[in-house]
Amino acid sequence: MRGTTGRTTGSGRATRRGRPHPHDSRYRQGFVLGLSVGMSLALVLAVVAFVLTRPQTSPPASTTAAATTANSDAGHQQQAKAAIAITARHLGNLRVQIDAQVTAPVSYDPISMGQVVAYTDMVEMPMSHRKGPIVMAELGNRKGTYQAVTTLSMIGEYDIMVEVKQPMASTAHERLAIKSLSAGTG
Ligand SMILES: [Cu+2]
Repeated sequence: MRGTTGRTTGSGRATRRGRPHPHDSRYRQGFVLGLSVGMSLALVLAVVAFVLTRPQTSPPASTTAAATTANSDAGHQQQAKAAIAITARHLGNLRVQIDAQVTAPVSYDPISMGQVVAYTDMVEMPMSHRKGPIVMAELGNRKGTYQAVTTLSMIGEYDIMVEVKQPMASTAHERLAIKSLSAGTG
């Protein structure tokens, strides 16, 4: 609406000269002209931005297509993630023993000599007393089972995350609610 007004007043500038407040109208003309120029500029920018961002939205479709086709051969390696079974036990006085049984995908053979760490974080107070990485050591008598003992900050519900770094990356979570300082609660 304003854009069209700006164009018509711009062409009829000579007739407007005789008006009582030429300065006012000229200011208005300039304002309207500036507004229309700004609006067209914004439109051009929006079109340019749309054209520029468009290639970013289309590649995922082709990538997914490529991934699906490659899934039969190379995809197996990508999906190879260690299976992690976490057991968390409150030993008392906020000391928690974390056990993680790490097994290979498909075969479920225990993964020995792995690099495994644990993180603990209170569910209701995220990041306020997050702990980790806590190195988990493999048990000599139970191959593929890694263990760590840590002391939590306070009574509450915790998220325990176990991360296998080597030989294949994988993560798993387990919840443990500690209701009192005595052992076994949770
Ligand atoms: Cu807390």
